[in-house]
Amino acid sequence: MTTPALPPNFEWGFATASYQIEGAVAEDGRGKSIWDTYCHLEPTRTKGANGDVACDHYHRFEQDIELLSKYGAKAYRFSISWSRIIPLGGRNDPLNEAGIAFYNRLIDGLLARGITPWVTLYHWDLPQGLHDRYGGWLNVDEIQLDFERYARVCFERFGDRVKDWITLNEPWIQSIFGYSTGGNAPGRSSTNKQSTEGDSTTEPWITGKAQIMSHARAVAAYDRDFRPSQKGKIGISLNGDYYEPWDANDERDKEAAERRMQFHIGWFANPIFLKQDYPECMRTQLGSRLPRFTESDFEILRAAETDFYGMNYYTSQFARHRETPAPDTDYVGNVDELQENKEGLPVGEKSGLHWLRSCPGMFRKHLTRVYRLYGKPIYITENGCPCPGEDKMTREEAINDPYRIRYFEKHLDSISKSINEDGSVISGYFAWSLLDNLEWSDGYGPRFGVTFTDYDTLERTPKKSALLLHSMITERQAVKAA
Ligand code: GCO
Repeated sequence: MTTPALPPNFEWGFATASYQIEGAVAEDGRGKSIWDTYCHLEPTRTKGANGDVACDHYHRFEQDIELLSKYGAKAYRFSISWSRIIPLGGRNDPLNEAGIAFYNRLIDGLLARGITPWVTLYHWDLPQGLHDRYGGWLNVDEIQLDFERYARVCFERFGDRVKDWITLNEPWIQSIFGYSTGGNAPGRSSTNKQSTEGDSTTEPWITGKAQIMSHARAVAAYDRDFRPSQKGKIGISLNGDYYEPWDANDERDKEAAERRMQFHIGWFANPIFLKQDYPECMRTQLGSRLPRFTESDFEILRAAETDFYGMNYYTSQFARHRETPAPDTDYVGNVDELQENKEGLPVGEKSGLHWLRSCPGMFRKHLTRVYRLYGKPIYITENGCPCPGEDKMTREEAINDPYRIRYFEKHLDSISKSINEDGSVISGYFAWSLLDNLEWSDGYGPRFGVTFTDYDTLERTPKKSALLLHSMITERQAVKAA
């Protein structure tokens, strides 16, 4: 028996998110989200960009399904805009049938092409109505009930055909960028000079708990009322870099690297997958700023069986111990983060974005660590990069993307090694992203797509990597593990 480098039923495809591609923000009854407000209130915060038009996917989704089909994708991960389905967001607010119909057309179009829809319920575009009504994610008790109702509507309306669900995308980013640095919507921060409201010492931790409980309620609802007939699976997508100790011989740096990952991942994964309190190092450092889980919270957490770990992985860093937390960034733990190359120890090759170095070797360690800690099948729900200099390239230059091809190949090889040599269960891979799109507060500069988007004409042109991912995967399914 030979073991293939990637398993025969390996799921794979491309990923996107609603606000980054859809446009049509005021069409067919869609309500505003916190991202609409954020982009328009202070355009300088997003380099003048907004999602009003984005890739105009709302009107061009059929063309985008054609692209997926041409690329041979087995699956497509997209997110639903909550405020298209329930414009005001709340559990007693009316549904918007036109919004539901849009996602039905998309789902049916994918299935007609043999492409499996993977649906993210929440990729950062909270209905503005909920933020205005009670503070959105800041109100733990209210939002979990509203999120559960929204999730139920999606299961009821789409669950006959959608079998793969992701509740939340990167709750860490929502909490830290939204409520600590203020670099993402709703932009609350007491450390960012551009912000006039917010408390970075408490709000990230409150909104973290709100997201954990919302996830758990949606999963518990699925388990009880939908799973028996719909027979799907449900997970969550967590971000988190891998951290190496700056000095591999220094115990304090080793602990710092571990602590950094606990602050990034354990924050959510401990309650969700282990059904435990937050990591101890977080309690020690944050004390009462970190909300408690009550016994009734734990009942909900225990009732929610999350099927898989969605991993969004882009890069890795070094961690160096600090005696005291850095003033404005105590959310990282007592750690200095270093991405610069240490002499003789390169963290990785530079990409087209300052925070993203290609670190495929550390990806293998990351996968193996996460699988060992949480014991659930892993799906890579995002992985990708902008190529060096790509933001300045013409279409003709950008569609030739050897850097991205190499990035995909090396990361697929790390997956293969983690499966075959370390015993991890890794069941799928989604490249970020199907299209160049709105990179949040970085605007339309960074191009993560395997498809070039011309933002004047909205014309799409496949890059070389788009057409090669299929063969990269099938070749690995055909060869013996190295
Ligand atoms: C993310 C986001 C994406 C980004 C991507 C590149 O989940 O972080 O899902 O929306 O575009 O990560 O920064």
